[in-house]
Amino acid sequence: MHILILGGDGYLGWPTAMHFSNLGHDVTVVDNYFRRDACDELDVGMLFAVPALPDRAKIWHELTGKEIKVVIGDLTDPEIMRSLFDGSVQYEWSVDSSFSGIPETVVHYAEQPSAPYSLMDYKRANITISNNLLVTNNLMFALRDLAPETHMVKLGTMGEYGTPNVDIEEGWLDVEHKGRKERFLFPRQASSIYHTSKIMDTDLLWFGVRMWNLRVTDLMQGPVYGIETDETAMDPRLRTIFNYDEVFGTVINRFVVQSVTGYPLTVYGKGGQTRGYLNIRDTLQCVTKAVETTAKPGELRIYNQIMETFSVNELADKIANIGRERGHSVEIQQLENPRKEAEEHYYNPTYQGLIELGVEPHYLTDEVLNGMFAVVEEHKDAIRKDVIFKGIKW
Ligand code: USQ
Repeated sequence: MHILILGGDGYLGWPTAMHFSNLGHDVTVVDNYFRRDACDELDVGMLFAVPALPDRAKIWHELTGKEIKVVIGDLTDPEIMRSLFDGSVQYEWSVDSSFSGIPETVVHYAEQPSAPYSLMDYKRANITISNNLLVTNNLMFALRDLAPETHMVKLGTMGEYGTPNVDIEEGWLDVEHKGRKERFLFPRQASSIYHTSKIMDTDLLWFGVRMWNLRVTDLMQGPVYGIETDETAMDPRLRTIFNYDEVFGTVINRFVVQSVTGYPLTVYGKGGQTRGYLNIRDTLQCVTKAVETTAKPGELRIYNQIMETFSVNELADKIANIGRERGHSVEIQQLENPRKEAEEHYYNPTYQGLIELGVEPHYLTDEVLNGMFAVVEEHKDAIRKDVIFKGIKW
């Protein structure tokens, strides 16, 4: 299969690209370095430096003999998006510069992924909305006009649902109203501009599916944790971007780094906020299963992509225990919550669909946490305490 990965330089995009390449697929990655540039601009620090995308692809080729074609371009430009489907694409790096053909699958990660970033100020709120919606809309039109058979796998977020006081279904809700029945998208109520942009993406895709018979799988993913996948572990130069700062770091990754550097764990508010979490290895499994099983023309498949739920307090306790066992002195502090979110709430999402497709979950075990600690400890001296908490307020 030819698989196109939009956002192929990111925390999830690069490991996904190597994973599909390793499975024997033709892979093309596209990125405009938005994430790296934002990290530079905001001076967020990173646990380790990673090579530029063409260099990573070269290293991958040297080690495995496999080719990942690289395109550097901004997909908010519709012509760049369309070039990926009409053969006029310009590769920044490739072994064979001929067009790989219309991709059978597009995995769409090319979005501004951070809730705090989207609420830093009105300019970054605009960047989030315009980037995320324009890329999705450009992709939708490119598929309609140039590749109607291509399956889109889109990364959404569990945060689209918010934290309602009822069970969360997988994407859809059957409603009976005044004696009549209809199936609707499950009600969504996000608590950041970033998460709201994902709701708007889903609405765009649902339109494209209904109007033009597009084939779309929308994966409602929870916060991801982890540093390594089978492919990133092959060579240190293949590691993925790892952030632990307030803007781009997710909570489990942050708490591990904080434990190693002796920074009291930053529990926001009461710490009862509960979310569904998954290991980066399971992101790869879920996306692979979604790609292999495909959506039918005119189908919007929605899966809740999480493996287990935890409150922030449960995470802090778990991580502090492992940290202490490893000889770190770990404190937990409850900070005034910079976010506006429910701190004590009901949370009961369904997440069976991907398991039924054959995903075998990795859970947040002591062994997994010890593995993360071991990698972070190697880079202890590079950790910058000043980026851990700046208090970006909602
Ligand atoms: N939290 C803390 N302390 C911290 C960091 C976070 O208590 O130092 C809390 C947050 O207040 C929140 C929870 O932990 O209640 C999760 O926060 P997070 O920063 O790990 O995740 P979030 O901002 O929700 O966003 C992340 C990814 C985003 C993805 C989303 C999935 O950045 O791309 O879509 O997780 S979900 O949360 O299910 O919407």
